[in-house]
Formats: sequence, structure tokens, C-alpha cells
Amino acid sequence: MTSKISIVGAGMTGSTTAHWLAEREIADLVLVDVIEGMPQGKALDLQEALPVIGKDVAVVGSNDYAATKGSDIIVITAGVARKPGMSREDLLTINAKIVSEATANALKYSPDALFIVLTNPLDTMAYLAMKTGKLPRERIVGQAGILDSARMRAFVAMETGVSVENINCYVLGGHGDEMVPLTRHSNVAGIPLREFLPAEKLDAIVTRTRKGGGEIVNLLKTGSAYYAPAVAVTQMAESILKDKHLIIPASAYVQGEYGLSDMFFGVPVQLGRNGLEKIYEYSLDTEEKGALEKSAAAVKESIGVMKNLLKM
Ligand code: TXD
Repeated sequence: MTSKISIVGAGMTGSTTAHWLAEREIADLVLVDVIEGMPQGKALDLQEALPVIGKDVAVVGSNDYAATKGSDIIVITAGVARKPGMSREDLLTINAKIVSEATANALKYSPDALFIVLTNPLDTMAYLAMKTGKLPRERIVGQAGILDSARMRAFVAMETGVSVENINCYVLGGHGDEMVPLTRHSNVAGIPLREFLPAEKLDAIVTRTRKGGGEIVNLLKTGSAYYAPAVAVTQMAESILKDKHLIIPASAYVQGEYGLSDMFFGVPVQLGRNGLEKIYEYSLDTEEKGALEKSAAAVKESIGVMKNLLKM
């Protein structure tokens, strides 16, 4: 492989990301974690699976960032996962330390890498990683929007019986309960969702989407979602390495887009070999603008809390 992706945090999300990525055969992979033996064991197990599916990918596990040397992409999914009853913001204190250290360490060995951040609270941790690494906004995005939109697509498919391939949903805003599922822009094979489903069904889907992360946490009890987040990262990495110019919802550093600045927020971004190429702006009505503002306020508050905490 000519490309290399390193995943910091070889827990449920990190190792599942490696699994999806290995199947795509787009890059050699490195798993890094603080737990001794764990990333090595998972990497070796995955390496031993690849002959069965005929994929020539090198998978390495390590506790040392030296193994990540020369990575094209660094995925940060190290941290503590949400437990039932724990808000994303509760995670802030613990995860801020982990994310800033991970960013600084990864940059020592891959000074030109692009970053995809997952650790929660997502928009805040992406902001922290960007500031810690002094990265231009092109080089860092947070994963949230593909996941939230995929959840909504899954719920629409379950309700309508239509193939997921026909269902296009767009969820913007912060990766929290105030996220904004754009029902006016979402559609089934081009037919607006609002025409396809009665209002009460659509409202229920919007609510379930917003609480989608919590629904899984409550079921699992000992962790949070990982299959869907991991495949979302895979789609982002693939768009970058293949220079696809794919437009996907993701958390990006806004500089005036949607009237917002100096924060990470879920917006439609175009991803190519150089990372974030462009942020697109949907035309929004008053209600949608109001919902985005509410969501932005929640993210700004979380960033403010972190800045205070870390005296940034
Ligand atoms: O869509 C999204 N943005 C998310 C975010 C979807 C899924 C998970 N999301 C967040 O990622 C979640 O809220 C957590 O903040 C992280 C990791 O979630 P995961 O479910 O993978 O948690 P695990 O299984 O506990 O794995 C975390 C690993 C674990 O193996 C720790 O030992 C490791 O992180 N860890 C570290 N690795 C490297 N370096 C440091 N400092 C470190 N600290 C912990």
C-alpha cells in the first residue's frame, strides 16, 4: 500500500474502523493505544483475517507513536466512551487531555497528516485538536454527520420499506441532542421526505435521530455505538485518499459559513486528497436557521467550558 492510516485509540470504534478500512484495501493501518498488548493483539488478529478475504494490507499495533511515522491520515478515537446517563459534555475533562496529547504525539511523526477526530464531545475535541496542532482547517475534520445522517436514513428505510440506497438524509449542526435533521432537504429518490411521510412519522424519526447515540448507549449499557461511526470514518478516509471530492456532512472549522465562526460545527464539506476543500451552504428557512443557531449555542458553550478548563 502506498497510503497509511493510523488510528489512535484501538477500542471498539478504533478497531472496527480498522476492520472496515482493511476491507477497502486503501491503506496500511496502524492501531495505537495505551493498553499494552491490546493494539498489537487486535492488529495481528485482523492481519490474520485478511488472507481469507484476499486483502493485502499491513496492520500494525503499537503503544508507541513511532509506528505511525509518515501517516497520511490520523484518526483520533481515543478516550472514554459515554456511559448511560452521562452526557457528552461530562466526557470533556478526561478526553481533552487524551486528545491534545494524541494530536501532539501524532504530529511529531506525521507532520503533514490529515486528521479525523471522533472523540466526544466531538465538535469541542476537534477544535482542541486543531488548536493544539496549529492545523489549518483544511487538515482537520470531525466525524459526526455521516453517522447522524445514516441513522436517519436507516429509520426512514425501516418506516418506508424503500432501499437505503434511495434515501438521502442530511443532518447538520453539533453532534449533540440539538443536531438539525434537515427534513426539507432530505428525500426518497428525489421525492421530498415531507411528501413521503406523514408529519407525525417524520417528527418521530427526527427525534429518534437526535437521540440515536443515547439509544445505543442505553441498550449496550457498557459502551457506545461503533459499527456506524467506524464505517463513517471509512467513507471519509476513502474520499480523501481517492481524491473523490465527496460532499458529506462533517464537523469543520467554520469561518463565516452559516453566520458562524471560530468553532467546529456539522456542515456539508467536500473532501479530497488535500482534506477539506469546501464548505457548502444550504439555503435555509427561518425555522432551520433557528434550529442551527440553537445547536451552535450548545457547541459554543461546550467550547467555552473547555477553554476555561484548559485556560486556552
Ligand atoms: O461519531 C462519533 N464522533 C463517535 C464518537 C462515535 C463513536 C465513539 N465516539 C467517541 O470515541 C466516544 O464517545 C469516545 O470518546 C471515543 C472512543 O469510543 P469507543 O467506543 O471506541 O471507546 P473504547 O472502546 O473505550 O475505546 C477507547 C480506547 C480504549 O482502548 C483506551 O485504552 C484508549 O481509547 N485510550 C487511549 N489511546 C491512546 N492514547 C490515550 N491517551 C488513550 N486513552 C485512552
